[in-house]
Amino acid sequence: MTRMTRALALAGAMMVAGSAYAQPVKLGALTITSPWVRPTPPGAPSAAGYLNIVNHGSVTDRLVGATTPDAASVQVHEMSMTSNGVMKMRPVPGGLAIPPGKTVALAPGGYHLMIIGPTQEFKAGESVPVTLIFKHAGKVAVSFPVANGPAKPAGAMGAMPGMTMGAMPGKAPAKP
Ligand SMILES: [Cu+2]
Repeated sequence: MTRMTRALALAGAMMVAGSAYAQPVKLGALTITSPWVRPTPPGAPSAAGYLNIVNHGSVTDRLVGATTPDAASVQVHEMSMTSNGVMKMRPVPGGLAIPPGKTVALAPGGYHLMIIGPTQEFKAGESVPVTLIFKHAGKVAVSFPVANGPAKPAGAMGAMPGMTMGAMPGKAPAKP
């Protein structure tokens, strides 16, 4: 899995971090935190990806799509309850709005990235390279760790604007 190796090498060169600890990714007025993808069984037709998106700007942006070399396609989905009480999911029309000053969570039971046609099993401890596409902010590459839940947040520091790599803690704080 050459791509993952390269992503890990790049991550290693940029920071000393635990593998389960995802750094916030900044793109213009947006900050992306806690990306993760659920592990898949062999031959799974799809996988789900989750993340949080913070908009520090003054205008609404939109997550309009995503791509990954590890799957056929990626869609931004929402869950909704039908009139007969069945949960269904469907692409978010026009993309997912990220209002100014707000954090939008893609999380189990709600919005998610639908990763369709994975080219391989997604195994815990690996990561999936995803390029997120925003209407205004443009594109950004984010490495999604494969795990059964989001990595531990970096605490308040993780959301600080203008924070540099050098200021990052080497490891997520230990849980008391
Ligand atoms: Cu879906």
